[in-house]
Amino acid sequence: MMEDLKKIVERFAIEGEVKEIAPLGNGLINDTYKVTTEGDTPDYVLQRINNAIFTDVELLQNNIEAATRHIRRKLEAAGETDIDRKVLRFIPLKDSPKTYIEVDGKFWRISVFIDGAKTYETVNPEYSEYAGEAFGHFEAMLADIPDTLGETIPDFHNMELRLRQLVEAVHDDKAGRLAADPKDGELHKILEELDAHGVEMCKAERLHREGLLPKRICHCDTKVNNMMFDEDGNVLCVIDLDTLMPSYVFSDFGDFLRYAANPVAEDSPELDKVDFDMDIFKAFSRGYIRGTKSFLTPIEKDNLPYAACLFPFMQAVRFFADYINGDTYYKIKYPEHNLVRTRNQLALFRSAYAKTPEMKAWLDTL
Ligand code: GN1
Ligand code: MG
Repeated sequence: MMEDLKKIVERFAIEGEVKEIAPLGNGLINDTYKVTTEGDTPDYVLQRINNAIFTDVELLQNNIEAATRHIRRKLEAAGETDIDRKVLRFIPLKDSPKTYIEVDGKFWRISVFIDGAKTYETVNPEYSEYAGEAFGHFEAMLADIPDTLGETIPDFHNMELRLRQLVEAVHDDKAGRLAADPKDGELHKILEELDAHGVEMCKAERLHREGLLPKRICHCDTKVNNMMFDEDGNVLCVIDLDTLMPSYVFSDFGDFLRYAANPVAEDSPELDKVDFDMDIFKAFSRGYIRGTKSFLTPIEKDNLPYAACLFPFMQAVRFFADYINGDTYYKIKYPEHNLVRTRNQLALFRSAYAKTPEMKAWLDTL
């Protein structure tokens, strides 16, 4: 195993001699290893890209290269030091400028390991504010990228598509779960509730068609553990760039809060503990508004409370459609898992929705 990995590593133009290759982190999508080299040459991260989920590896890696190149130039122009800790650097092959390689149908890439950095799994308001500013600043740096980036998962955060997928799931009722639910049963009630908000939640797509809402390069997986901090708590850089693609800024804003502002995990059955945490919202939005001041339009800013509602709603729709379909997309640990997740995300949606006026009032002060 180690020998096979070493052979792959040696196809890339890394510095130094490989000393050790060991598994790194706990990612669910890609397989990740740390490559330690002898002496003072940098260490590296070796990753297998999951091409079952990301089917166009060429497009994906082109996106990442274009974005990291653009950010690197900006950091250099600003006279920053220690740049290899502030933006990911992917290593080309020895015999080609490409930054990935296919071996036996598997795709691999290598980036420089960021030394002395930490990630966190949960956030307090203080770290939410740093994260908000850092994700905002990340989008700001990419706002004038000259390259055209593609969607690594087409229509990933398109609410209209997600609702169409739910309608289809209901129509097919593949697992017979709806047929088994009485007309006034829980599943039908959930459908009614989702339906009642569907049109409203598709606002982003309408604004986009009317030319009022741009797509920008967004991260689209803004979990707090995708951000690296140094020993003193300063943000170093944003990682996990596979879902980097054109989307609405709502993606990064809304998805961060979906994770961070819920006091319990997205699959917790303790619905009475689900509550949209306004302290996290306030801190995160303060940082985000600061980080995006160079480009954020009034329409984008005014709709940030909508974004905070949209993401739990979208996730409820996705989990529920998967439940109706018989659990074909998300990994489940027990038969009702996707239903439990749906209930949780709907509860979070309701809580955020009720707090929309409070969110608006806070944003007006920023
Ligand atoms: C998936 O793979 P992971 O856990 O980072 C999903 C996200 C959902 C999330 C819900 C490619 O993310 O969109 O928000 O589950 N990613 C994909 O937990 O579908
Ligand atoms: Mg991730």
